[in-house]
Amino acid sequence: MSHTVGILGATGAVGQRLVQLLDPHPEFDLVALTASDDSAGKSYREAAKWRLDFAIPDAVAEMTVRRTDADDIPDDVDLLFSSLPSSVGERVEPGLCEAGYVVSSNSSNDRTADDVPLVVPEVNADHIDLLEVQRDERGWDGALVKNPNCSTITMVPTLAALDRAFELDAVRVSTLQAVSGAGYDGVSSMEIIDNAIPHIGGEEQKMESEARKLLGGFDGAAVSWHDADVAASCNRIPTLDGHLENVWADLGEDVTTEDAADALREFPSLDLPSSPDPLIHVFEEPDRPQPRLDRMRGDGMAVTAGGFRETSGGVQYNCLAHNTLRGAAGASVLNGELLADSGYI
Ligand code: 2RA
Repeated sequence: MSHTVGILGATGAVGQRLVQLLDPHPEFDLVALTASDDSAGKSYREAAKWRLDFAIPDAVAEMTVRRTDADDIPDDVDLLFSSLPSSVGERVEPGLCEAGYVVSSNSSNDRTADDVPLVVPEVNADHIDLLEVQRDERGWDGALVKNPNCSTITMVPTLAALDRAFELDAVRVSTLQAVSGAGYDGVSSMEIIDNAIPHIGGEEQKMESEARKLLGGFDGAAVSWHDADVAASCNRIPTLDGHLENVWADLGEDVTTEDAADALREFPSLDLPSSPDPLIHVFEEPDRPQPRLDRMRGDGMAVTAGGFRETSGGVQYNCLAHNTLRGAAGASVLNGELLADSGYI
């Protein structure tokens, strides 16, 4: 069955990736695009300042951009994908949900709210039923589901695999993040060539809290956050796409590199159109994964890992995912597929 969908914030870096993933899509029919008021009324071709290295799909290029406002979005849209800046998302998304729209959002507002499901389907698909609580408590006809930050998504499937096979006590992670995570300015300028920036505002806190919510249990009424101690240090480096992360996982027991790698390799994918099989690709070569070589594995939706080393009571390894595909637009689309599969749209 096909569902009509729209994109909120369609002209930005993640909005453009959403266009890429939704035209075409086997379950979704893209019918509406919104952006800021100064883009409204223009054709998408004119408004988008398209940055991807292929042409805008013809049908999308000629669509008229709408205002991000319930009055301007067709009533019969089944699902809205949101890539709004968080300051706009926190203002606009609840009103759209109240007006009856179901929103799958990449924006960082409300990710840790008690009644908002934060979901990576292969890791915690059951959390989607938090929407029942949300509807009871907020009285919305619509619904709001979130995907986490790109740097969180990159490591969380690997941590879930280790937690299921062993038991996750603590995580230390250091990131090497691509400039596309900073949006257009980062991609267009590459101003940090010959440099690295050891600060990405708010990123460490997002990784620490979102990972614990994603890895937590759900009893039908509330999510109990995982009690693992998670600490992150985030760095911007001059790669275009793909966040690489160095992870130290404390498992409370000595684990061989082979057993840890097998746990990741065997972590299951899902039968949803955008979930790759395998979900996690494990390299034998110690110098992989690398952003330029490995970010497009599984059409940009796989997580890759390698460089396993035994540590006292755990394991150290590196992992990588495409930050604007698996880490943002693809994550929202996958949540949309889960909403459809679960009967929420
Ligand atoms: C970054 N995580 O890479 C951000 C994008 N959401 O800066």
